Amino acid sequence: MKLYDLELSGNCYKVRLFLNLLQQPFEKVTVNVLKGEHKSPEYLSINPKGQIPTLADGECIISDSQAILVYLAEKFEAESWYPKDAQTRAEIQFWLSTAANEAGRGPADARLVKLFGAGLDYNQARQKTDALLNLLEQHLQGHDWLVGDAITIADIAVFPYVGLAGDAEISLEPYPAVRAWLNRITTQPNFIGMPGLHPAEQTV
Ligand SMILES: N[C@@H](CCC(=O)N[C@@H](CS)C(=O)NCC(=O)O)C(=O)O
Repeated sequence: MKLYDLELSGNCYKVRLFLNLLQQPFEKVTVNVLKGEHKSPEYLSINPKGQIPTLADGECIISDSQAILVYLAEKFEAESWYPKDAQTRAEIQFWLSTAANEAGRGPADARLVKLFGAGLDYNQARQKTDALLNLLEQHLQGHDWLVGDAITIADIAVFPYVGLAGDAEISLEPYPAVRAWLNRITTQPNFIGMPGLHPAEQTV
């Protein structure tokens, strides 16, 4: 399997993390977004949106980090990560959509502004982040995991940009249940981190 990847991308990290948790080997192909490689004709032929990550598993090409998590869980029959019953799958989908929408337009966009100087509206991203963190805090005060009583791909999907909040100059101090959840994820066997991810320290 080849992962079209960039080390500093939280969406790519999401996939690297899950592949490591599953202990599945893969080859990284770096796509230098800063040099515009994600918009080259070669890359657009495998990902017409011109975004990273993309997973190539033989002839099977999957883009979007949430879609890749679903594919990997199914391919490797990792049922505990993506249980088959209808209600659990729907609850997981709720959080996969939250990762793509609220986490993308909240902490991910805020991080793009602070880390890479992106011309996005930081205050708007900040407001969306606060709403996401309040949603997570309320949910996690009564639960260890986002869905059910064990870690699933829902946790992996939402984790990166919340864990990278420090890069976006957003404190997780008011969110103790969120911090406890982040730390629960970091203690999973075969967990790997990425630059900027320091969930245990995000108390100030
Ligand atoms: N929903 C997509 C979002 C992917 C995404 O926004 N990737 C960023 C890097 S983290 C990217 O490729 N940005 C360049 C662009 O959109 O032009 C996913 O989860 O994979």
